[in-house]
Amino acid sequence: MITLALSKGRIYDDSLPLLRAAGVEVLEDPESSRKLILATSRADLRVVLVRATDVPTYVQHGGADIGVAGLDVLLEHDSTGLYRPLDLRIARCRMSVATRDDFDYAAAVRQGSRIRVATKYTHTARQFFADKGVHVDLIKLYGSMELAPLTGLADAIVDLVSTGSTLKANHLVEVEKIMDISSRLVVNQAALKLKREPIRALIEAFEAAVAEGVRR
Ligand code: PRT
Ligand code: MG
Repeated sequence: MITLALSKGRIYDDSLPLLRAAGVEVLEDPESSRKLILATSRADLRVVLVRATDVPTYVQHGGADIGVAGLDVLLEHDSTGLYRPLDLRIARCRMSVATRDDFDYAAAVRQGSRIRVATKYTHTARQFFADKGVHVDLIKLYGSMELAPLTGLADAIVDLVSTGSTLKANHLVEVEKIMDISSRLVVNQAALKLKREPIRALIEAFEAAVAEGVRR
């Protein structure tokens, strides 16, 4: 049996067409059933639904053999025991710095001021600002980063942006892109040895689907 870890929402939705192209149908709809383990059209393959940030943990510790996780999540997570063979090019967005529209980020950077930055992505943010030589005080948050500059908790946030409408609705502006983000296939290194053939075949099928440009 091969266990594939996915998170509900955009990663699940964007993974379905890739699975379909690889000849796999998921037999239950996670929105209508409350099941966390979903059977597929292949008797030897099942899907487990976990929180997006828990996907690397499941795969790392063998709770799943393979999984799909955002680069944002992977960069914050220890990669021991994880093999990352493929960019699936799904759930795409960018990680950016945003501030209130009345905050002069360029001037703060130029003057070498300490900038208070709220984010869920402390590891990536620390690295990014260190590379730029910008002094920051990082404030770890677990959600609703957009609120931080509006309440005076922080001068800036590091968050994911796709359409930009969340920032706009909160009078925030994107002042610098850190990196492009997409979801990656992650594989448990031990499983890759023990179940080499079926996992190899699955990776290759995904690879072919990505190369063909299969999207939702
Ligand atoms: O929601 P939950 O707390 O359960 O977990 P999660 O937020 O980690 O999961 P989910 O499903 O929301 O995101 C899973 C993955 O999708 C992330 O790890 C990213 O790799 C990817 N992804 C792609 C995004 C976005 N686009 C995205 N726009 N994840 C989050 N967002 C959020 C962003 O944080 C911001 O709040 O959407 C908002 C901005 O969107 P726009 O369109 O208004 O710019
Ligand atoms: Mg979310």
